[in-house]
Amino acid sequence: MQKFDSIRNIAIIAHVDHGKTTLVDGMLKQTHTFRENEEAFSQTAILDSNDLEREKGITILAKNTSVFYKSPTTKETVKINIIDTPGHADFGGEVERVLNMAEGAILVVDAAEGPLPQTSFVLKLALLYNLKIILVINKIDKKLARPKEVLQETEELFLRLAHYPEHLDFNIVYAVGRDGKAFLELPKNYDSQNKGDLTPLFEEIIKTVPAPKQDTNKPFQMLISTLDYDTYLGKLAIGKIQSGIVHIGQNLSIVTPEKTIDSFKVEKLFGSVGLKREEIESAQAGDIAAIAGKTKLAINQTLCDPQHQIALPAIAISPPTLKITIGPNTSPFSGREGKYVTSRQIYDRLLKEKETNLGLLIAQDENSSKFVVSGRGELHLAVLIENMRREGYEMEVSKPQVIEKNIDGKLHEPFLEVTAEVPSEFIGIITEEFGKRKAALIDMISHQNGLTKFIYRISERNFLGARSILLTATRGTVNVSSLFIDYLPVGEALPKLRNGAIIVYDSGKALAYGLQTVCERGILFIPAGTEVYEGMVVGLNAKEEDMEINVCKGKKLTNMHTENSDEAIVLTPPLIMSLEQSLDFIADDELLEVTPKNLRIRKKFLSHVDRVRAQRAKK
Ligand SMILES: Nc1nc2c(ncn2[C@@H]2O[C@H](COP(=O)(O)OP(=O)(O)OP(=O)(O)O)[C@@H](O)[C@H]2O)c(=O)[nH]1
Ligand SMILES: [Mg+2]
Repeated sequence: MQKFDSIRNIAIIAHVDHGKTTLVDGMLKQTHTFRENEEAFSQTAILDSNDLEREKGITILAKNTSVFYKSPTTKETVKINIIDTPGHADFGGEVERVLNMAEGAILVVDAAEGPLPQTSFVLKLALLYNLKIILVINKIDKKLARPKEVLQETEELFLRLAHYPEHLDFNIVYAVGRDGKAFLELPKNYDSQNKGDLTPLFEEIIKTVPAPKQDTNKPFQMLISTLDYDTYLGKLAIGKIQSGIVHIGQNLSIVTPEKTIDSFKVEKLFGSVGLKREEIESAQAGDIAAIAGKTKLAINQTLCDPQHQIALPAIAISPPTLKITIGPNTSPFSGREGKYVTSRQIYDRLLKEKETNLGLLIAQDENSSKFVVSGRGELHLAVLIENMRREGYEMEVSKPQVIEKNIDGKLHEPFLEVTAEVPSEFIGIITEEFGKRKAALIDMISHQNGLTKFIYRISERNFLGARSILLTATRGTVNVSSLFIDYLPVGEALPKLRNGAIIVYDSGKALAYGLQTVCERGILFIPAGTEVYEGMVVGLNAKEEDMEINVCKGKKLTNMHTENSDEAIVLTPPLIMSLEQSLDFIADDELLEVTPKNLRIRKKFLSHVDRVRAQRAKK
C-alpha cells in the first residue's frame, strides 16, 4: 500500500439518487485508483457492485473505499477513507451503522430537487456525531437546476437541525459529479466543456475535515462496524481503529459492554483501495482496517488489547416499523423450484442476514413454523426476499403490516412525512390520492422550475402501496419520498382500496379459453400455459368481491382440437407484477409464494370450503 502523511475519514450522505456513488466514481478516477485498462475505469457507480444494486440503480449497502490524494498546495499525500452510504430511507440503518467511522461528511444535494426527507435524516445524524460537513450542491448541469434556491433551502434545513453554532459553519462546493468536476463559485453557464476536476472538493476535505485522533500509544481498541466474508479467511471485521496499533500475529480480545466473548490471533490485515482489499502489515489509530482471524466476530463488538478490555458503546439503530411473516412454502407446488425449502434453512438464512443488516429484527412466530421479519419499509424487506430467492430459497410471505405500539395504554402507529414533487399538470392526482388516504397537508411549494412540492403527514399504514399507484398515475414523473417522524395515536383507517381477487377453482395448466373470462371480468396476471392450483389468484376482479373460476378447461364441443383452438384465442397481455408490487397487492387473507423461478399470489386457505369456514369464524 502507498505511503501517506495523514488520514481523513469521510462519509458521503444524501437523499436517494442525489449522486453520491457517482461522485465517488469521480474521486476514484481522479486519484488513479484504477489503471485505465481496468474494467472498473469505464464503469459508472463503481461501488454499487452487487447485482441488485446494479439492477435497481441504487445503493443498498454502505461501503468503504479509500483513495490517495496528493495535494498540490500542501504537497502532502493524504489517505482519504470514503464511506459511501445509501440514500433510500429504507436503508437508513446502513447510514446509522457506518457514520461512527467518519470525522466529516459530504452532504450532497441535487441542484434541481433540493433537500428532501432523507437529506434531513442523514444531516441530523451527521450533526449528532458532530461531523464536519461540506455541502455539495450537485448536478448543476441539470436543465431544471435551481442552485441558488436549493442553497437557501439547505441553509434553512441546517438552521432547523443545528445544535451548536459550529454546525452552521460549513463550506459549499458546486459540482457535476458525473463529469468529475467541482467549483467553489457557481459557474455562470455550465456545460460539459467547462474546465475542471474535483480538486476543489479534495482541497476542502483536507482543509476542513479534521484528521482522526491518532492516539497510537494507548492500547488497541476498535468497534466492529461492518462484517465482510472471505472465502478462505471467513469473517472480516471492519471498523475505525479508535486507539493504538494492530499488526499481524497480535492477540486481541472480543468484548461487549456485558462480557468478554473470546480472544484470537490476527491472521491477516487489510485496507481497501478501490474495489480491492490490499494486505497490510499493521494499521494504526484513525485508520479504517479489516481484521481476519475468527469466526465469532459480530458488528457492535469491540476488539481490544487483552490487557485492557474496555468495550466501546454500541451503534444505535432506529427500530423497524414494518413487519411480514416468512415461512416455508405450503402451496401444492412446494419444493418444486427451490433448493432450500425447510423452516430451519429459512431461519438460518435470516439469522445470517441479521448479522450484517442491523435494521432488521427476526422473531420466531409462536404458533407456527414461520418467522416475523421486521424492517424499515417495503423495499428493505423486498430486497431481503429477492436476495433469498436468487440464492435458491423457496418461501411464502404475508402482507406487510405496520408495527403498532402501546404507549400509555393507547395504541400508536408509525407516521411518515411524505414529499411528492410533480409537474403542475398532475397536481390534481396528488391531492386526490393523498386525500383518499387521509393524509394531512403540511406544506405546498411551487418552485421556479415549474415543479410543485407537496408535504404530507400520513400514517405508514395508509401510505402502503401509494408509491406505485402515484408513479403510474403521473406517468413516472412524480418524485415521492418519505421519512418516519414518530409514533402517533392510531389514526383513521382506510376503507378497502383494492377490488376482489379472481381465484382458480381447478388445478392444472391454465388455458386461454378459461383465461378469457378473467380478461372480461378484470385484469389478468398470468399468461396461458401457466401451471395453476386451486386457490391461486390469477387476476383482479373489477368488482369488490372475490370470484372463483375454472381456467384449465378447454372449449367443450371441439374437444379433439382443444389445444389448437386454444392457441387461436388472443388474450390481453397479462399484468406481471414485480416482487414489491405483489407485496403491495396482497390482502390479509392472501400470501405471496416466492420461489427462485416464480411469484404466485394465493389465498391463505386454498379450498373454497376452508375459505367459507374462515369467513364464518371471523363473523
Ligand atoms: N445530470 C446529472 N446527473 C447525475 C450527476 N451525478 C449523478 N447523476 C445521475 O444521477 C443518478 C443517481 O446517481 P447515483 O450516484 O447512483 O446516486 P446515489 O446518491 O449514489 O443514489 P443512492 O445511493 O441510491 O442513494 C444516476 O442516474 C446518475 O447518472 C450529475 O452530476 N449530473
Ligand atoms: Mg449510491
